[in-house]
Amino acid sequence: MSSHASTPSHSTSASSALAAYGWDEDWARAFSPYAAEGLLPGRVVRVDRGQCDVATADGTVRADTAFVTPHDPLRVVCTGDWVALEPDGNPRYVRTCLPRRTAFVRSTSSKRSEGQILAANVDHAIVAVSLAAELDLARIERFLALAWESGAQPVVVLTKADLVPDPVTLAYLVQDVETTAPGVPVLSVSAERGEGLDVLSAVVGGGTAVLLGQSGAGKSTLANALLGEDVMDVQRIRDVDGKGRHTTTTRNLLALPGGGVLIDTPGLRGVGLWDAGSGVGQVFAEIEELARDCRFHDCAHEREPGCAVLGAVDSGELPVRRLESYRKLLRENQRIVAKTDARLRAEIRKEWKRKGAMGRAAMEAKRGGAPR
Ligand SMILES: Nc1nc2c(ncn2[C@@H]2O[C@H](COP(=O)(O)OP(=O)(O)OP(=O)(O)O)[C@@H](O)[C@H]2O)c(=O)[nH]1
Ligand SMILES: [Mg+2]
Ligand SMILES: [Zn+2]
Repeated sequence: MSSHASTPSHSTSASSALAAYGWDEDWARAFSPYAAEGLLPGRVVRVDRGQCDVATADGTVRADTAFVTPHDPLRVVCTGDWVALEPDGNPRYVRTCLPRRTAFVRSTSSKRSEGQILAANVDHAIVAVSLAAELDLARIERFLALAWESGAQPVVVLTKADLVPDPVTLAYLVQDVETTAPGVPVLSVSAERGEGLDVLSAVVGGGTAVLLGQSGAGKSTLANALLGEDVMDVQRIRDVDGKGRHTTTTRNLLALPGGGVLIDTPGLRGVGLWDAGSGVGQVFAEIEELARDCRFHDCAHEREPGCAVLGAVDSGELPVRRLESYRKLLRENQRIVAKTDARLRAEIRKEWKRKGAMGRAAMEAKRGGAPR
């Protein structure tokens, strides 16, 4: 055996173990300056209490890896990130995070209204909605606005289809969601019966998918079904659907045996929009389409003459619920954007003041300290 064959090159071993996590030529290119510095590539599979677990090229997951928490919450390391690790740091730590292709961001419920990043580098954002409870179309629209905004392709998965035994009813429910979600595939699945999983598995097979939705929607059950083993905890018995305690508490990235990567997330009671103007537009694509025929190009579709949107409501083509939901999300988004702008402006002012003070101090030091 030649010595060449017995020592696999570093890049070959890196691609083999990390390929299962979505490593490709573009990531390799983005990483190359760090490779030149001797850093190791890895993908963050979990973040918990300021530390992260990172899957690396040698096939191991490096637990409890430290990272620096930057001032900007959107730059903090998150599940799905590709990172450059110090090869032998003690404690081991993340040197840097590669630029993200996509990011799912919501606004935190805090008064400061900051963005919180839920998952990075995701190709499909799967909104899991339980059929055990009445469908809340407005909530689905809200999730979809953020999903579109993230840059990922949204997919709605209606779970627990076994609880809707009548196929006609099930078809109607799927249709209701489809008309609410233009451009979004809508699937119904039953993890219990193993139905619809092949379609879902084909969707998640290409790239990275994140499972989003309320607690109890059945996200972890789906993750286990796609994995073919019980990796994620699932509460067997629940009294009221959707109101149960949160079973999953961290965001976990899992490499699927048939290819593809899945991120399971803790249930979200609701998601606040975060600078999601174009996402809202995509959720309500048919309204924006209609609006092109309004007489006034800045028509607010309130009571303007020649409003094509109101015309569609009158003719029954557009459900009034849809228009109201559109207005509500637009208003909410404008509020968030205005608030953020105000906060940013305040921060910039503070920074100027600080710099001004520093400049003055430096000038004084120079004047006072300079020999005459
Ligand atoms: N009937 C039925 N029940 C299901 C199905 N999938 C999940 N469940 C049940 O729904 C409950 C919640 O499932 P989980 O997978 O833990 O839900 P989750 O979305 O991960 O919840 P969190 O981790 O709290 O966000 C469990 O009791 C599951 O057994 C299904 O296809 N049919
Ligand atoms: Mg869960
Ligand atoms: Zn109009």
